[in-house]
Amino acid sequence: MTDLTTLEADVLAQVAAAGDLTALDAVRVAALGKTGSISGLLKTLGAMSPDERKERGAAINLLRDRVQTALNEKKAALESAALDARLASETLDLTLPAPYRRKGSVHPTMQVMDEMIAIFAEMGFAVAEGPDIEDDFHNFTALNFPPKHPAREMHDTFFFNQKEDGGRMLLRTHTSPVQVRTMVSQKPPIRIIAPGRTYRCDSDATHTPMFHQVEGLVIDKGIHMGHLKWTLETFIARFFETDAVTTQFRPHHFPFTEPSAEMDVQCDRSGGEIKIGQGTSWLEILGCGMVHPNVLRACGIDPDEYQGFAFGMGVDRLGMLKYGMPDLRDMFASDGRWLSHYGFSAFAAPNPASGLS
Ligand code: 2U9
Repeated sequence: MTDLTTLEADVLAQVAAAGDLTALDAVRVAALGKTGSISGLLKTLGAMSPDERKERGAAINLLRDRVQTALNEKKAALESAALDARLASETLDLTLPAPYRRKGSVHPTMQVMDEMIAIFAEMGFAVAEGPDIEDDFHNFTALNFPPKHPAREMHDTFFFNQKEDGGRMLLRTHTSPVQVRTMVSQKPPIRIIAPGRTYRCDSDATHTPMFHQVEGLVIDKGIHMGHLKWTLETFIARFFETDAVTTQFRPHHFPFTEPSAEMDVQCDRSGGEIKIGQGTSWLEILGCGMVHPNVLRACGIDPDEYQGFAFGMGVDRLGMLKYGMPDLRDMFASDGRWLSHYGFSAFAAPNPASGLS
C-alpha cells in the first residue's frame, strides 16, 4: 500500500500548491481524469483475483474520495479568495456625484403608481400600506383560500424557511393582506387603495417574480355592483385620459370575491399600438368583485350589516399598455438607456389638476 500512500501525499501536495483554478484543474485531470494516475490504478483492478480486488479496490476508492474532497475544498478556498480580491479592488465611492451625462428619471412604474393614487385620492380613497413579508393568515386563510388551493403551493409562492412553531412566512402574492389588516383594525365605512410590491414565482414577457399592484376596497352599508362599475369606469376614463370608455364584465373566479369578474375595455389594436375608447377589440384590464361573506367574517365584519367591493390591477402591466412598453422584464433590468427612454421627469409628478402625464 505504500505506493498509494506516496501517490496520495504527492497529489495532496499538488492540490495544496495550486495557486489558481486553472492549476487546480490541471491537478484534477492528472489524478482523476480519464488517463489520470488514480483512474489508471482503478483500471488495474480487472486483472486481479477477487480477494485482492476487494482489498485494493476499497483502498483506491478511499484514496479517490480523499483527493476529490481536497480538490473541492481547495476550489472553494480559491473561489472565495478570488471574490475577496475582486471586492477589495472594485471599490465604489458613493460620495462622488453621479456622472452628469446620466440624467435621473422617475421609473414608469412609479409614475403610473402616482397617477393611479392621484385619481383614487380625488375619488375619496385613502392609501393603506402593509408588510411585504406576510403570514399565511393574512395572505391566504382570511381571504377564503381553501387549504389545498394551488396558489399556496411552493411553485407559485416564495416561502421562507419553517419557523420553530411550524409556521412559514412568505412574500405576499398580492396586496390583499393590507385590506385584511385594515378591516381587522378599522370600523367601516372603509374606502382604501393598497399600492405596493407583490411576489410570485413566475418569469416571462408578461410576468416578473416581483411586480406591483394597486388593489382597492370599499366597505359600507348597501354597497353593490353598481358602485363597483361606476368607480372602475371612472378610474379607467381618467387613467387613459379619454371621455369614452366602454367596458365589459366577464364572470371569473377568485376565492375572496363572490360574484367575481374581470373587466375589459374596448380598444383599437389595428395601428400597432393600442387605443382605448374606440375600435373592435377588448383588453383585459383588471379583476374585481363583491367581497366574499367569509372574508368579511374572517376580518370581524358582519356580512348581514356591511357589504363591499374590491378590485385589483397590475401597475406594471397598465404602464406597458399606456406607454407602449413591449416586455415587462425590461422594467426591472436597470438598463440606463431604457430608463432614459421611458423615464419621466421628477418635476412632472401627476396630479389631477395639471394633467396626469
Ligand atoms: C380583500 C377582499 C377582496 C382584491 C381583488 C382582484 C380581484 C384581481 C389581479 C389583477 C391583476 C391581481 O395583479 S394581478 O394579477 N387581482 O383580479 N383582486 S378582486 O380583492 C380583495 C382583496 C382583499 C380583503
